Amino acid sequence: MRGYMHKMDLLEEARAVLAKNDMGEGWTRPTSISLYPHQWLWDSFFIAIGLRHYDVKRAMAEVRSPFRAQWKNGMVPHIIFSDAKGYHAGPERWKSSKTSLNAPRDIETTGITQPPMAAEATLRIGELLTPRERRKWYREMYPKILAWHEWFYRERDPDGDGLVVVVHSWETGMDNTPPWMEIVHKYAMPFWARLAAAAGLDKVLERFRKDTAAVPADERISTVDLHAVYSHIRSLRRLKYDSVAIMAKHRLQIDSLIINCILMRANKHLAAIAAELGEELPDIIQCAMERAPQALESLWDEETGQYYPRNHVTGELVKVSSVATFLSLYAQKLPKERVKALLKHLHNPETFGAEYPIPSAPLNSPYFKPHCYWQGPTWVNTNWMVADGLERNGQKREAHLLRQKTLGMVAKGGMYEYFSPTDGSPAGAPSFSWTAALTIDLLHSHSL
Ligand code: 2M8
Repeated sequence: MRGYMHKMDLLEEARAVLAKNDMGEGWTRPTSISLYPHQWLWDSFFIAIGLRHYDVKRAMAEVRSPFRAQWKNGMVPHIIFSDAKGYHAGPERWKSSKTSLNAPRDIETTGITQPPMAAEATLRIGELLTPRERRKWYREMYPKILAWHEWFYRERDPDGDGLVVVVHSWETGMDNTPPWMEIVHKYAMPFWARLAAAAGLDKVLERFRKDTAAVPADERISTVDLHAVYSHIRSLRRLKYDSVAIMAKHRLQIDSLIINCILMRANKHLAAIAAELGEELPDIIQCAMERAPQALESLWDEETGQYYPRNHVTGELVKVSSVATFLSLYAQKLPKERVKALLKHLHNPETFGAEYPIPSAPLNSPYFKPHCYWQGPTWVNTNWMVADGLERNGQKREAHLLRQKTLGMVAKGGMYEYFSPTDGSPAGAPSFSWTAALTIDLLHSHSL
């Protein structure tokens, strides 16, 4: 690992990463290696949050660009495919333009979405504009973001309880997060994958993997789990990405903690944008916002003092812990006793109180692996959101400490995708764009 770095060196390094990953068409790829050669949705919004500090026009382009592929029904797809070849779940797996009437015809995308960070990025850019420029910017983005949020509640909130359902683990952005894998193993594992796992045939299936050519296999989802994830894509494709059919037939329907927390916060941002434009939010969003606090409470488990996702099909909370429990702080102002309970977990050295916090899975989880993607490593984007949430919940000092630790970890390890929570060692893709962008953002208000 590297030695001590000065703030200016770190800033320069972060900007160099974003410059290297800039595709020259208003969007930035997640990394310079072959692992993620296309445009990812929430990555672009995090990237814009960093870019805005030194190139506000470029940041605006980054926020705009995912909407060039917005579906007719309002959904914004989680990947927009470039011409690059070799991604393990490329357009040939999704076939969205040929399958769904809502998908754009001239551009290839996946058929699912990702956490809605657009309103956050739009608002943060708006803060840096003159009132006149800001209104113009909001006027441009408001209808697009609104259509996306409306889609969530119209097509993904079957009970109208204010909690939206997610139908693929990739929609959460935390692909192999333990609660999801728990549900997949229990309810959504194809029989042949079960057989392959039981017979130890993983090694044969592994030969068909492309992602492990770029980073070590132990940093990625297991082969059997990945094939299960591919089978969920097939299920959605067969249902033509049609929400009515999906709600009736798809086995994976989860009241996701991650998406719902981010959407709750995004609605508040959208309301601020609407207010500045003198617009009134449509009823569907206003109703969802009114129901949000109670909806989030329904994901609370008193016994363990945490929030969890819920299996929408069985109605059970999935009591498997992950960093997502702290996103509740980002979602809204919580009752004091909830904040207190969450802080207890954050400080517990056996669970989340790691030396390089916050681990994506608790240190004592049976799933925990320090370098395995969303099953243990510390990520800069979740730290960024939790720090923001802590501050809004009156925990200024906690927020400050978390930001300091995050910057220290990046300064020591470099602009990697994620870091071991136990020793800070970097892993995953190098030159990772959202690590760089959010480092820039943190450096604007914090020193090293
Ligand atoms: C990871 O997900 C993609 C699939 O979407 C993959 O593993 O191939 C996740 O970390 C996701 O949150 C992120 O947006 C994406 C690109 O950075 O990589």
